[in-house]
Order: sequence, then structure tokens, then C-alpha cells
Amino acid sequence: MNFQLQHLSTLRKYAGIGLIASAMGLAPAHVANAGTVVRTVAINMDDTLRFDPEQWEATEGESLRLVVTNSGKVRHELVIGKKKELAEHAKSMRDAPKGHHHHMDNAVSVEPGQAAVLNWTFKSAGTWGMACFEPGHYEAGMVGQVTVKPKHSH
Ligand SMILES: [Cu+2]
Repeated sequence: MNFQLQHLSTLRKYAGIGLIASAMGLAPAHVANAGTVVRTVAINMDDTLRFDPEQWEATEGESLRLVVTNSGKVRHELVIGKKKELAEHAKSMRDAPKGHHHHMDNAVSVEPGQAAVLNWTFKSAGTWGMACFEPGHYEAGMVGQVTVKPKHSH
């Protein structure tokens, strides 16, 4: 096994742990309490051009605090949107590569070795995506998926 493969399999292992931690993080939402429950989700980005976890789950309307860490040596970003919106954004960036700047509440750009927080609430259930639009990263597969479950009605 060469180093690259070994490194990737280690990352997969961590991704699994991340998913378990993420599922466990759902527990406080079931505690009856006044006030808003905010769930923290840790997401790592690195120069293998992957998000860790690559897939996670959320609930419609849930208040999330995404702690996004860049453990790589180049800048990465996390942009959240519906898959179609992300694909359209990727296309518009290829058409106008100099237009790479976000001033949106669904994106956070993180310098190497830094972490940033994105407060986010999924407004509808369904399949959402994560993407990095640093040049070439989306095309190289720096994308992820968030499955958003409908809010329970009481
Ligand atoms: Cu990236």
C-alpha cells in the first residue's frame, strides 16, 4: 500500500467517526427546553480536496453551527446549496474565472491552518450539497452531501 492510499483510508476512518459523532449530536434536540438548540457540526477540509465528513444529516429548520477547519496548505471554502445551484455556480465560474468572490450567507472561505464558523439553517428537507469553488477543486470532486430530513410535526 503506498502512502497516498494509506492516507486516504485513514481519512475514511475519520469520516466514519465524524458521522457517528454527528448522529450523537442530534440527542440534545430531543431535550425539551425553552430556547434554541444549536448543534455544532465539525467539518474538515484538506488538500486531498475532500470534506470530512463527506456526507452528514440534518433536520429542516435546525440551527447549525458549522465549524469549518482547513488543515491543508491552500485556501478552501465551504459553500452550501442545492446540488443544481452548486452546479450552476461552478459553470458560471468556468465562464468567468475572475469572478470568484462570494458575499453570501451560505459560504465560508478558510485560510490554511485556520477555522471559521458558518451559522446555517436548512430551510427545506431534501438533498443538499457542499462544494469548494477554489479553482479546480469542485471539478476534482471537492463536494459533499447533506441529507436534510423533514421536521417532525407534533
Ligand atoms: Cu478546496
